[in-house]
Amino acid sequence: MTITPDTDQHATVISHFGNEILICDEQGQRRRATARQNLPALVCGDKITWQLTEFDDAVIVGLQERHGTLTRSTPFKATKLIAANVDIVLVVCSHKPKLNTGLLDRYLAACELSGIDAHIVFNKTDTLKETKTKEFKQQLSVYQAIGYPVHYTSAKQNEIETLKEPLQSKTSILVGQSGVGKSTIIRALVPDAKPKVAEVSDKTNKGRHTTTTSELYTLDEHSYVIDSPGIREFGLGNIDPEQLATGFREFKPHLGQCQFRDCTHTNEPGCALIKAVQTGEISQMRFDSYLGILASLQE
Ligand SMILES: Nc1nc2c(ncn2[C@@H]2O[C@H](COP(=O)(O)OP(=O)(O)O)[C@@H](O)[C@H]2O)c(=O)[nH]1
Ligand SMILES: [Mg+2]
Ligand SMILES: [Zn+2]
Repeated sequence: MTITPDTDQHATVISHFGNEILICDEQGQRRRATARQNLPALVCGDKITWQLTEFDDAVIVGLQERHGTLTRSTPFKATKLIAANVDIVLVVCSHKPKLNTGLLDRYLAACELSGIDAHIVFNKTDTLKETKTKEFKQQLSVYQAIGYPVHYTSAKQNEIETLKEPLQSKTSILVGQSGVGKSTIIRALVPDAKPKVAEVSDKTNKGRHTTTTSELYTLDEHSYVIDSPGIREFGLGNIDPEQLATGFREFKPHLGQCQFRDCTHTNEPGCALIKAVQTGEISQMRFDSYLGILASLQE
């Protein structure tokens, strides 16, 4: 295979599934591409350079430096890259499936530790009674108080206006439990996005709308939004237990104030974090999440 030199073009990776890489070139055209063997595994959001072969095949030849890398751990504690060049993570939750603040805190800690902005989206407000909405607002006010913007949306009724401004000129990714409405929000944001229908399963013979791999959608020339598959557990096994507390942004002013330098903030005397929970400066719910994640890292 010969490649004509000096014809590098730029593109963004839309998705990578198996051997198939989809890219979006500078003209906004989608193309299938293969990657040179020497490149690391490419992920959604990667900025790459590519060339056309004499057979008109697109070959990815270079990977630009990544920023904003969102990762999770596999059950074997290896780091798995979910997406690259992410500016904002939208953690989507709802009352159906049930709001899981433990999972929300895992996502927020991962963002905090990788220096990526995070927003919380509470979706499906159309199916909530006013009194219930109040309860959730009360619960999520804990996050607002520590600086996480919280958006209330109904993707089904196209009530997603509040997301448009933060997504402007950014690359964002929607994460969260399966079924909270991530793909529906994407369809409301990008009306011409094609819904992803999974292969018809042999057993049930039914096609299902599912997202099996992260995929990037174009909002405008400078704004991209990534849909991600729901994962039951968002593993943080790749992070150092000693770093975990810094993944909770409201803990930071108290760190370094404990009696013991190597305080794990679990049951040590003179722990500044435990004291801050007692005085109400740190929410018990967030502190319990910290303890839960810490215990899972020490398993
Ligand atoms: N009532 C209501 N249903 C919604 C809303 N958003 C999504 N859904 C429904 O929730 C289900 C899961 O949505 P989907 O977008 O596939 O969730 P994902 O797994 O997070 O991508 C689908 O049946 C959607 O129609 C919403 O705002 N209101
Ligand atoms: Mg989906
Ligand atoms: Zn402590």
